[in-house]
Amino acid sequence: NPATSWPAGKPAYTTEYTEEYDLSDPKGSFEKVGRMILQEMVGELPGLYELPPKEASWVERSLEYNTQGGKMNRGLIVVETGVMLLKHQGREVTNADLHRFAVLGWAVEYLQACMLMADDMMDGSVTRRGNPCWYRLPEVGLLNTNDFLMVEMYVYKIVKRHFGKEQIFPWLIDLLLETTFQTECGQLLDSICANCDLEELTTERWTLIVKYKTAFYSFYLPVALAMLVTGVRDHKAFDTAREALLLMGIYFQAQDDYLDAFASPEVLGKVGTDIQDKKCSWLFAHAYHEQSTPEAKAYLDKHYGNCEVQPGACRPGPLNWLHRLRAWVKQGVFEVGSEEEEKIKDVYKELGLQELFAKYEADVEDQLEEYKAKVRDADLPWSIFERFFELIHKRKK
Ligand code: DMA
Ligand code: MG
Ligand code: MG
Ligand code: MG
Repeated sequence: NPATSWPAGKPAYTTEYTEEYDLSDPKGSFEKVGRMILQEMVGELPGLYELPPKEASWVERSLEYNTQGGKMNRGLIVVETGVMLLKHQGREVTNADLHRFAVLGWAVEYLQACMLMADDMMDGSVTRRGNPCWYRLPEVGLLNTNDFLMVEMYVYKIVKRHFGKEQIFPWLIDLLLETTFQTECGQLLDSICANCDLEELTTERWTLIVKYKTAFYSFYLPVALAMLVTGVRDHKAFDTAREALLLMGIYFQAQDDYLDAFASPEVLGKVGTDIQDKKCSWLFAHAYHEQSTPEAKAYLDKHYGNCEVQPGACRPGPLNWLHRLRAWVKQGVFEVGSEEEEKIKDVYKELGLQELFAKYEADVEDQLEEYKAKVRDADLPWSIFERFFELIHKRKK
């Protein structure tokens, strides 16, 4: 490209992979590719972008902090799906194939990272993956905005470096751009809830929000990338996969909403903010519109999204977690918890939402079974969907 091939050395491509990708250690191998990518990306900064050491280190630290240390489910599923598709097609799985799947997996992980960095700032969250949110670090603050934009661009730099010379490149980029936009639409729907009446926070709105903010990028994207790169071109295959994966993605966000209230922060690695933030969560939508009593409704009307914040108040949990929380509170890093918030969780319990959730979960299992035949009909291996569901089913974090 004459417009971007400047300065000399640009663009840099990686097309050969000398390291062996060991499928018997899926996480370790995937992480190794992650390190390689991080080094490639940071390595270009002085030469191709004239970034001085201090700024290059800043980017490196931001990438370390925000892209590493997650569950990596989304990234790993690209590799697993790619392998299943090649086998299904009767093709051999080469070392280069595995690396290419992993690179696309990391593109998803980077997209996830940038979304989370923005999300935590919008949600006023405190912790992520067991650490303070990046934007909460005193030296970061609003610089987070540029940092997450850079992580977003790294999605495309990673894909360009490894697929830039291939025919499929524009399709990969198009899919990533489209998915990013869908996610941003979802985040808009999610954030605007703060300006809505509780009447508007219905289960229908919930479904729309989570389909866009979570299901496309977390479920459809990893599988669709693996399908594109293994040569699947059939519209029906993508449509069928999308339907089944959106169902799973919506369930995944229902779990996220459930855990926001009912999981302990030390397991979850993050402190829930949905009640405080007046989110249209699965719990709220069902509590207010489906299962409500006049008393519950009155309490939610008064306190939902309107809890008294008590600086320094903490949720119970193991001591080491408590000490860390207290230390951060002392440093003025954040404040969490309130009696009203805990009371709202009691209201959820009294309304039987835990049982309702178990019922919803069983419904999703049944609905998914119904896709089995359709998926086979679209010439896709059912194992992809089975495996993905197994990863998230009844998750505790
Ligand atoms: C997550 O919604 C959606 C995106 C696009 C990151 P959320 O705010 O419920 O996520 P979390 O609970 O992880 O902050
Ligand atoms: Mg959030
Ligand atoms: Mg959010
Ligand atoms: Mg959440």
